[in-house]
Amino acid sequence: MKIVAARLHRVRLPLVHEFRTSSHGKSMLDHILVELIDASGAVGWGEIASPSDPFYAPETVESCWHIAERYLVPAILGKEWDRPEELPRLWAKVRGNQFAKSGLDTAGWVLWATINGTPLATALGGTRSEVVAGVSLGIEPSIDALLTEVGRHLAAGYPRVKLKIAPGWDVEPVRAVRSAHPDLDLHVDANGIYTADQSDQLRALDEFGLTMIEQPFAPRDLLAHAKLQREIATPICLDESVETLEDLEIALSLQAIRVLNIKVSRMGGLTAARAAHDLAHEAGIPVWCGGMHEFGIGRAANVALSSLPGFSLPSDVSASAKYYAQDVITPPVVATQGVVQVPTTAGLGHEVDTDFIAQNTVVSSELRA
Ligand code: OSB
Ligand code: MG
Repeated sequence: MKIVAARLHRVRLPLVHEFRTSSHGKSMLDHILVELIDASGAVGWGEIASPSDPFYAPETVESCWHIAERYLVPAILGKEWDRPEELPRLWAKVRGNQFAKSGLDTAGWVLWATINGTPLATALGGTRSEVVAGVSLGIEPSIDALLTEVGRHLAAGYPRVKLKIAPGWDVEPVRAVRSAHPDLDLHVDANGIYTADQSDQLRALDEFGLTMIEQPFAPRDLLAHAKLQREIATPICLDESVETLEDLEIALSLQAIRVLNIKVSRMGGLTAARAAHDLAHEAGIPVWCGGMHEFGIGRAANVALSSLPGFSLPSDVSASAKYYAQDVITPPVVATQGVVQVPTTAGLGHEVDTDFIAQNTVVSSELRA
């Protein structure tokens, strides 16, 4: 394979429901869609799902555009390759910038699967024909509003709910949801907002039978996670702390982790996400696939990844419709009673709606070998 041209499209879509985390709120998102074109004319699409602000990870939409256009695309244009795993080696000199790398890595996998007539999930080694989806619910203006949101998604058939928490929005919302739904598979995600001296609030969550507490402390503070895990029975899940395989090895050796959220974006692509899955699976750590409110291209990649055997917990791969009235792929990702079917057609398994993309593009750029 040889990539002879690449296009970047900055695409803006409105969210159907404002999403608020411990750091900020959003009502529309700009993601960068990546189109890699092989010498044969075949096309592979990927998505750079970076938030616009550097609050989840250090990257922004602008930094991703810069890194992709100036370093990553030039590193792969005109180079011969056989397997998608070779692409990250071509840009290995570029440190960090996982979201930017992820969009290109995914496009490489989709291109390879398309040319080889293989579903993306099969290309990755997936074994599941369907994936159980959960929902991630943002911080709501009131407990009543949160209970309404939870009820709406349970009625839609989602079997697991994750709640965003922050100091001042933790024990009470969790108590309210738990008393309304005693048997619900429920977990919380703090996006790293707590400091070690606020551990009392986190220990107070131990009585609610949560499936996990996700990323209570700052990403680099693995010692605080290890200490809290010694003090509570609820498993600690890491998200932001694990950007590389080495991060995962350190977290495992410190016993700072009992569950891993694998995000394609955060790991720098499907190649690294799959390697993280393999390592966690060997270590006996259950994994699930996290999301970044992906448009359909990134969402379809998440579904394919979630078909690997270690993804034994419900993933944040809810239907396109949870976030977008219309998606960039047809058909959109759909969940029936909380279950998403893994596509069995070649490549991404969905058509890319280039007209809809063009209508919603803010800026695009083409680079040639
Ligand atoms: O921590 O999982 C997170 C969205 C933006 C930033 C961080 C996170 C999230 C989500 C979204 O929870 C989950 C999804 O895409 O469905
Ligand atoms: Mg998270």
